[in-house]
Order: sequence, then structure tokens, then C-alpha cells
Amino acid sequence: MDEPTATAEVAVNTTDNGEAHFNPHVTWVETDGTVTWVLESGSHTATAYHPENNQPQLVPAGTEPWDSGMLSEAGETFEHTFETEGVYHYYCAPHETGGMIGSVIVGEPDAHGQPALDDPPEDKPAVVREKIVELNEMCNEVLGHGHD
Ligand SMILES: [Cu+2]
Repeated sequence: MDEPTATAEVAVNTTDNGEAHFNPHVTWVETDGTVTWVLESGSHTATAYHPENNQPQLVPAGTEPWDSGMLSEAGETFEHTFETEGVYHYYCAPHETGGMIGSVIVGEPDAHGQPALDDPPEDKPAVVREKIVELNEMCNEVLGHGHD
């Protein structure tokens, strides 16, 4: 990924060996950009880590929550427009604990001060924490904020 785009698509699927994925894991759009999730297979959601979704806040402060609800028909889509620069983590409700978690980067935020990029929530299972650490590394790489 070289630069953010105005719109982006994320494929949502269950592979033949049963693994559930958001593809790509990290999506990068401009401020006011729109992400469209497209269900390819399986039954999944795309749900923000937001207090209003009964989750820790892994999105920028003051932003609206989103939740696709269950997508279960191939070709079904859900879209969300991101008005605030920052890093947003989201998950699939039935498969979060299988590590089905993804990220949206909006604009070119300073990596510091992004709740999403903090250490993962301590009350989450190890699989979820590991996935968030992995996503944070990918996000930091996109933002040119590698390890010191
Ligand atoms: Cu899923």
C-alpha cells in the first residue's frame, strides 16, 4: 500500500479449510473515504471495536460505531464512510475469537494517540490479543512508524 484511496473493498470469506478472513487485513482510505465489505462465503459481520458495540474502544475518540449485522448471502455488502482520520480495528462477531479481526486506516494519522495501536485489551483471549498485535505492526508499517 503506497497511499490511501477514496474507496476500498474488503472481501469477507470462509476458506475451504474453514478459516475466516477479512482480505486485506489492513485497508487504507482517505479521510471521508468509504470501505465496502463484500461477503464471499460463510456468515460474518464487520463490527467496530466501539463501546456502543459493547467492546473496548479501538477506534479514534468521538467516532461513530458501525456494525454490519450478519451478512450471510454471497454478494451481500455493507459500507461505512470514515470522516475522522485514525486507526480503526473491527471484528467479526461469530469469529472474533478465531482471530477474524481487521483494521481500517483513515488518512495519515500520527500513530501516537491512536487507541487502536495501544497494547491490546488485557481481558481479551490470547488469540485476539495476538491478532491485534499483528495488525498493529502492519498498521505501523503503513504509517511509516516502525520499531525503534
Ligand atoms: Cu466471521
